[in-house]
Amino acid sequence: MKRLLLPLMIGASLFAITAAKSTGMMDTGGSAAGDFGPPQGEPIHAQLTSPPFVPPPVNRTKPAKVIVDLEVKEVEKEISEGVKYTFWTFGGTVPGSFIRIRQGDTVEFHLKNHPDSKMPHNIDLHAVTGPGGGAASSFTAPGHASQFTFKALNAGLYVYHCATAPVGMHVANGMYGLILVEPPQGMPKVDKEYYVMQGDFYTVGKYREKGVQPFDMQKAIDENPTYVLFNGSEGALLGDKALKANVGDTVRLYVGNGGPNLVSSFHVIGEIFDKVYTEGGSHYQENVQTTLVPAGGSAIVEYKAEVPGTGVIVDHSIFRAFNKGALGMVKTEGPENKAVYSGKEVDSVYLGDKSVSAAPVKAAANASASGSLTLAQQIKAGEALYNGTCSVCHQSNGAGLPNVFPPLAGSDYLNADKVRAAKVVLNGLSGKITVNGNGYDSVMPPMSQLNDDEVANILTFVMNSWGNKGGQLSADEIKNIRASTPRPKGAAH
Ligand code: HEC
Ligand SMILES: [Cu+2]
Repeated sequence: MKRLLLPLMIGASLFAITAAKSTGMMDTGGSAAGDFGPPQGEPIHAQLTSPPFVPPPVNRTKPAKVIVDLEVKEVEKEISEGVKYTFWTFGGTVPGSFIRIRQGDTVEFHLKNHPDSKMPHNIDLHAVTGPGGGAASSFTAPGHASQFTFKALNAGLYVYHCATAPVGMHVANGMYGLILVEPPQGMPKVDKEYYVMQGDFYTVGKYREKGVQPFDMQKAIDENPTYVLFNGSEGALLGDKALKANVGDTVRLYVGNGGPNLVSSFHVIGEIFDKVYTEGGSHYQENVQTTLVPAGGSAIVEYKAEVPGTGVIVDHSIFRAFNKGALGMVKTEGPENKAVYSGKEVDSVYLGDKSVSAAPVKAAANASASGSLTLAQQIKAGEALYNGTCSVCHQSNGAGLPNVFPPLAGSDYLNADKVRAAKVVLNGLSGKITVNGNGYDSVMPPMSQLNDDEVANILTFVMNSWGNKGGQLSADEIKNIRASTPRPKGAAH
């Protein structure tokens, strides 16, 4: 028996090695394979990075002792334009600092909790083999530090998170990040690497409601997030903070999902992932459109940037992208390749009001908060918001489309009654109406995703444009109109 089996087994393992080479696997798999000798050389201090950046490749052929210093900080930051939220963070950012080590490394982990913190915290690293992933050994009161050591047995991309009770609340406040354990031979070389991590957030106020917003425990229990975000704030990966690449680059995204509740359908509009290391493991799938990233899980996605333009990063559970903030961008620069794509930009089709310049909207929001909002500021902000919100139907010059969308330019219907116009925006409109002598019998959906400031600014812009008679609406007026309008059960907001 023995004699027969032995050559068979050698044959099988040889086959496994050859197969691994030919498919370019990240690792030969499992904690059984690797480089588990004692740490060699001087201890190394891990270089940590803030999102969307990733530390450089480990570039080592031997296991080492790696010292990781991570500090927990509770910080108030913008979660969205004009919306403040107190995040609990690993390293001051959401997601927390990216950690990069090599399989077989011995990691001496130092967790510090800033003296200004109000809460104790700890860390559970999914890359740890041991009880609680380090949680029990790392419980740290404000102003204290703790230390534990682990050996990284398995290669892969792992989530870490706080596991202090109430665990859900610590995670919902942003306490998660990624640790990459490179296989002994390292990751294949690519041109650009970025760190993108999704999370769901629960605030007492509704989406984009201004001011300081506290955490809403009941919404979290109901799994009904106010925000779904990449890298901890709406716009963290938009505009001049978009990820950047050049035509011809191979781009690798280390994607995580902190949850606490939602699973992500991770997709980049306009790209196909050439490779996806599903769930952050050792094997890759090829030619993937959308990959599922579990809460507390990860994926490594790679694609070659073939044409210039903007790739739009979304959770393809698509209301999250357009109504809860789960939008990011990768901007690729370089020469057109008309054989692959004709070259017409389509960003605005997808992005609508998200593609407009935020500057006037921000200026108006700040002025409104300090009580100094002027008519001119309202008009400027309203113009930015009109484009992409109303212009899809009423057109950017307000002329509408014959028989389908009534004009807002010189509209007798609008000019007759501004409160009625506000009700149209808040509640939608259907049935027969007459505008400038022409009949319309169509449907306008309620624009209920807009907040009071936005509705006031858009209508003020419209009333002062294209030959309309002028006028002004304030956020307070919109608030009262909203409150006084009955709306269908379940449509309240
Ligand atoms: C999806 C298309 C669509 C969008 C988007 C849209 N509308 Fe309308 N709107 C309509 C239609 C259709 C009507 C006419 C409804 C009817 O026939 O009863 C209308 C009617 C109106 C009216 C009353 C008629 C008039 O011409 O004065 C106003 C005011 C108005 N819309 C303002 C807005 C504003 C402001 C926005 C952006 C916040 C907006 N609409 C977004 C389709 C749209
Ligand atoms: Cu915590």
